[in-house]
Amino acid sequence: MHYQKLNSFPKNFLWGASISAYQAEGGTNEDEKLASIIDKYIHPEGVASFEVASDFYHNYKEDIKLFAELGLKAFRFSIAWTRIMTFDNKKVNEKGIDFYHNIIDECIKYGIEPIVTMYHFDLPYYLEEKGGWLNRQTIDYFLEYAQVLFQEYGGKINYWLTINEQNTMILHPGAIGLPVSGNLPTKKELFQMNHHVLLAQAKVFKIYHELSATGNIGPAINLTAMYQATAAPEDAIAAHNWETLRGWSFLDVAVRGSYNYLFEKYLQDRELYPTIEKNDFKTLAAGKPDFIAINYYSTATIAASKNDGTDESARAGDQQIMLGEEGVYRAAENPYVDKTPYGWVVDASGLRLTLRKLYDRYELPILITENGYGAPDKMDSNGEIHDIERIDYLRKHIRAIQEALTDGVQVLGYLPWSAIDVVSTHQGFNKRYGFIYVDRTDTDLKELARVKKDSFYWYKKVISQNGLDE
Ligand code: BGP
Repeated sequence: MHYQKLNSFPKNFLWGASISAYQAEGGTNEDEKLASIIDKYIHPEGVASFEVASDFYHNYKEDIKLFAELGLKAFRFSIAWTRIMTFDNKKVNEKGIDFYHNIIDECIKYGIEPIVTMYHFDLPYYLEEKGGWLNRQTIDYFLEYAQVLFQEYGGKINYWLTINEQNTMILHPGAIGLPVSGNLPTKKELFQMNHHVLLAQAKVFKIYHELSATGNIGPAINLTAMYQATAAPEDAIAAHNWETLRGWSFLDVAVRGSYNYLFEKYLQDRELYPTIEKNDFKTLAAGKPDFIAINYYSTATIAASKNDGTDESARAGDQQIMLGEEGVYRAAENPYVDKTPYGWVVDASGLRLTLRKLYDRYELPILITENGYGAPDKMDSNGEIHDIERIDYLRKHIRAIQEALTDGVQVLGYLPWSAIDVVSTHQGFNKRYGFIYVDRTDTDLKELARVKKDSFYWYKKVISQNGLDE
């Protein structure tokens, strides 16, 4: 639909940016932080590890000052579970507690809304050794951790995100890292873990609301709309399979409290159905989110499955590059979209479509907690970083959000990935997303100096005028 005039962004629109603890902080052994699974994963030679990352642990004050200069109205970061819980008699690590108070207070000082992700991929290794999310007890540990967070920070936080990209963790576990054994969990195990994570999340929604807190809480899923490769009806069925299994199956449980019928059938038919205890459905139905957060990068294009052993094509997939699944769907190319240097589809209209579909389905406000352009940015001889492709990407996506707002979708804010360069999930420090450059390479830490990219100045202007130029 073309409009004569687009709506303006709401006055209180949360223009922001995001990071996660393990990708930005570094200081992995400091102040009695415990190891997370990420710290224990195999680390390929020559790719940046997470030990120093962007050194946000030591630089957070200067960095938040830069975010204030950028004009951010909101800053999304995650709390490292391993800095907070000690799993011994002490129960909590005061230094870790203080660290996040400091970050939150620093944000508030500059009028920046702190938005907290409670868990962004970095499960404590202590729990992993006990079976991780395969062990039902992990639900109680997450609950205990959540209670500590709500008690400590509840009065200062208006937006909580429970779990970052549960669907990436379950569908693309290899994107987050490989255990030393080299073995990822089986599919059956993954869907059992999925069930436990969903229970943990529902319980956390419930306890948060019982505290009669004034803030909001929601899940944060990696969501993307999809296209069918052709007008062939079989492609349409395959595309619907994909859309359901990759996105709705997670959100239907989080929002409606029940398993999607098609997802259930898929799990049963493939003998992947998890063990579900008597009261689990009650528990799932009892916890409700106030809003939905999505991380949106790309769209996927889907063709009918051939079911001849070739659906799982040889292409290397990660959280954004789709893979086929035997008997369910095949990956197809979309000739109408560009790609980033890392092969992720660039599709701003896909964001508008994703927002519409999401709003149609659940009618809850939406917060965009990630979106961005990963590229091997380079500093030139004048010490400048001309990230024009990123500006182009962000401009188009911001326009798409404005269109969705005009359509009538309720969008609360936009927090692109990433506020500052951070270590990529599996592609080191070469793949950058930040408005602020961190001067280091995969192998040379240098001074870790902060340099504003062209996108910094551009985004600052967008925020200051509450939207794009006409
Ligand atoms: C999302 C994750 C982020 C982030 C982003 C970019 O899936 O939530 O943690 O890293 O993707 O991905 P990558 O770092 O793989 O380029």
